[in-house]
Amino acid sequence: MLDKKVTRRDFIKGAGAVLAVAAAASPALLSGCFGVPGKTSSLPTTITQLPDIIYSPDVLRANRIPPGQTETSTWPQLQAGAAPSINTANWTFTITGEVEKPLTLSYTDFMALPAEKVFCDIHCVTAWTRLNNLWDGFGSKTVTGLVQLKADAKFVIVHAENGFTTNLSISDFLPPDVIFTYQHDGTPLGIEHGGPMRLIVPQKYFWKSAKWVTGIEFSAVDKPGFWETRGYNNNADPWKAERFH
Ligand SMILES: Nc1nc2c(c(=O)[nH]1)N[C@H]1C(S)=C(S)[C@@H](COP(=O)(O)O)O[C@H]1N2
Ligand SMILES: [Mo]
Repeated sequence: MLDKKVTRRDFIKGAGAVLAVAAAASPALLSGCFGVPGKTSSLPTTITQLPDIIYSPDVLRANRIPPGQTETSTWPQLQAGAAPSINTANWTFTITGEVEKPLTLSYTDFMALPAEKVFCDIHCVTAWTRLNNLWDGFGSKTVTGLVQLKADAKFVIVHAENGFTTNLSISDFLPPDVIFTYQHDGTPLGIEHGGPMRLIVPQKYFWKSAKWVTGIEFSAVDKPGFWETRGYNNNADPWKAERFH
């Protein structure tokens, strides 16, 4: 809930164009669960939880800015190389590895899964933090539930366009706030931010949130991914500042 001294009009004035548009598209958010955009200060950021939204546990912290991070109200674009071009008509998502039966989904198949909303903050290792993001998509548990895991499936290797991968333990992949998303703050996710489908792993630095996902591989062994083999920390907990090896 907003601080009582911050009126709805002050909020919209201060929010900047992007967040103002987002708020207009998400009346539920405006009424309940924004903090105060653009402030890193000690202003209260108490969250009122709405029943149809999954709140990442870190948004309930009194201080939502991890050590060494600075809040931004913009959304920088980062990736290795250029953004791909993707046509949803021939988009596929494969589930492979330690599963009883590998599965390939079309974009239509994927979009027909039961949808969820996640509200979270994102923390890039380059030190920016963006609070108050609402994602629409499909929970990691929902997607995992489409296959039967073998007993030795202990890690998830997330595959993306151009050979990009990132790795997570199963227990870091399955929390309810991990979501494959196609929409941010009520607006379809642009290709620059990983559309038509990307992963969001709120409790890790943002490099684990693969853009342009093409599939997941369940593995018995860990397989450090693109950034993890280029100096970034395998565990990537922003609250422990696990930035580098
Ligand atoms: N496919 C792919 N996903 C990726 C990356 C990448 O290089 N390729 N970079 C990661 C890093 S380091 C960051 S900080 C975020 C940036 O996402 P954004 O451009 O939407 O802010 O994407 C992550 N996901
Ligand atoms: Mo990053």
